[in-house]
Amino acid sequence: MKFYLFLTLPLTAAFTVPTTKSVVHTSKPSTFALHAESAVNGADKKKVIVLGGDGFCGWPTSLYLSDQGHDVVIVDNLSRRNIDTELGCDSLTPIQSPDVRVQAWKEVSGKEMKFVNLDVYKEYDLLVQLIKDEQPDSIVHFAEQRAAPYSMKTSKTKRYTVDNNVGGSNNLCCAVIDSEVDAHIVHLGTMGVYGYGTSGGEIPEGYIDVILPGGRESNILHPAYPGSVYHATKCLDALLWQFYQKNDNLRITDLHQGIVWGTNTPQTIKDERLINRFDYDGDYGTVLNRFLMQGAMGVPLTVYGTGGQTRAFIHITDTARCIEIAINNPPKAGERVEIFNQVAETRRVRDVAKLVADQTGVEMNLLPNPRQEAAENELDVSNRKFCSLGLDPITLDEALFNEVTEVVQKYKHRCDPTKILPASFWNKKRAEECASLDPNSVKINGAASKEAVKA
Ligand code: NAD
Ligand code: USQ
Repeated sequence: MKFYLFLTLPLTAAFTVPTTKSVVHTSKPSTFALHAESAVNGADKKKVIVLGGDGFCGWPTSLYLSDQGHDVVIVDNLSRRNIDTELGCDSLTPIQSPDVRVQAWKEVSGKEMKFVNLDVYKEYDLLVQLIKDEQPDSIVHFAEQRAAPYSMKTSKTKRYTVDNNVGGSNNLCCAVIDSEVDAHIVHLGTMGVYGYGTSGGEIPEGYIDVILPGGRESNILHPAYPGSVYHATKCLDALLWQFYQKNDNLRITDLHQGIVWGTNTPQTIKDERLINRFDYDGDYGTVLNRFLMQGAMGVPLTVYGTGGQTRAFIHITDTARCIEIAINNPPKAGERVEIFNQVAETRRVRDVAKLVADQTGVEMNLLPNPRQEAAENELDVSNRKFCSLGLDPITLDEALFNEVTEVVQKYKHRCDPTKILPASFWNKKRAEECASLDPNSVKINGAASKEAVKA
């Protein structure tokens, strides 16, 4: 029998709660403003299990929730770190082991966090026992394989992504039922479930009004239109949430998040050992962070196709804030799955590239697209629910770009330039179109010409 690994530190101390200055649309934050914001106490304090709490979103969210005064238990099987090893890549930033991370947080904040090494998909009995032992108010579910390119790499990674993600979500619902703990599940979904504007007009938050044959009016889950195996797992998750809510009265919130950018938060900057991961490689690096990294290193920006793809974005600091808002606003038992669009704004990829190019002087390089996706799309997304609950979203901003650039400059010696070009292709045709891309042609600080990485 296997027991889950436990790492726990004593609880101490009063709260000092730094937080960000955030803005909507027009104003510009110059940097993180470390001013106090009311922390939770008494009845507002929640016990929260964060599944996937060692990851890019999960770690800063765990720190934020702990900083706000919630009692946080981190669960992770460290599969993301293992995939780095498999891909021969690493976070640009030197992330510490989970035990060093929680110890550092204890030293910095005086707050206890527990780390449990557990596989949500493979260790069902331990998951049930953990929920029984901890009696959480909320369980935040980040623990999935989240890279679309990795999910499209091989049959093995496609199957792993479906098994791990859908199996993990199903396990979580079963475990909440079996443990008889009325925990609110908060799941990280994706904007990609909607298909980036395919229903025309503004994308509503989860449910869409439709007129069925015969003129019958209805309000249904927005049609799913995934663009990768990874995105398909989030659509399948959404059906599981719908079923278990209806069948077992589970209280569930699904957060359809856009592309997260940035790396630091007011909590991770408190100590070098708390640093967040920064993915820059062709599989796990997301578009804006990749462009900021490439700009800082003098590498031509890897724009796929025409760069006409429009996507939604959110800063990592707002990811953490949205999770707390969701935790504080659970649906009531019997209410349908609550769905929020967790986005700050939408931008076209080539416009994002131009912002970075203008700031850094690095050129844009239009590469053949490794993905099967619309070359150009419009995207209009509602984020009214979070805004009405107090989110004042951080938008793309040059001052915050500078913060990422500083992180990149500091750790650029850790970058392997051969990992920058795309390394996963959606189908045979896309792979053939990208065949001339040479990973070894990319050199840091502009040593490789734009032509060298061109098809
Ligand atoms: P990440 O890969 O950095 O973190 C996920 C964490 O979950 C990793 O630490 C991994 O080890 C862990 N994990 C995976 N499978 C597990 C399992 N079976 N058991 C236990 N732990 C497991 O990814 P991220 O960027 O932090 O994303 C977190 C969540 O947010 C994902 O579900 C993702 O789909 C969603 N999301 C991310 C973004 C983004 O831009 N990063 C945008 C929208 C939605
Ligand atoms: N792109 C480029 N150049 C690059 C990388 C990407 O032009 O170097 C383009 C892609 O072709 C795509 C867009 O930028 O059109 C976004 O790509 P991405 O890798 O930043 O984002 P994506 O694959 O959609 O996935 C990321 C996260 C995922 C999350 C999703 C939110 O990895 O976990 O669910 O963003 S969303 O995109 O809103 O569905």
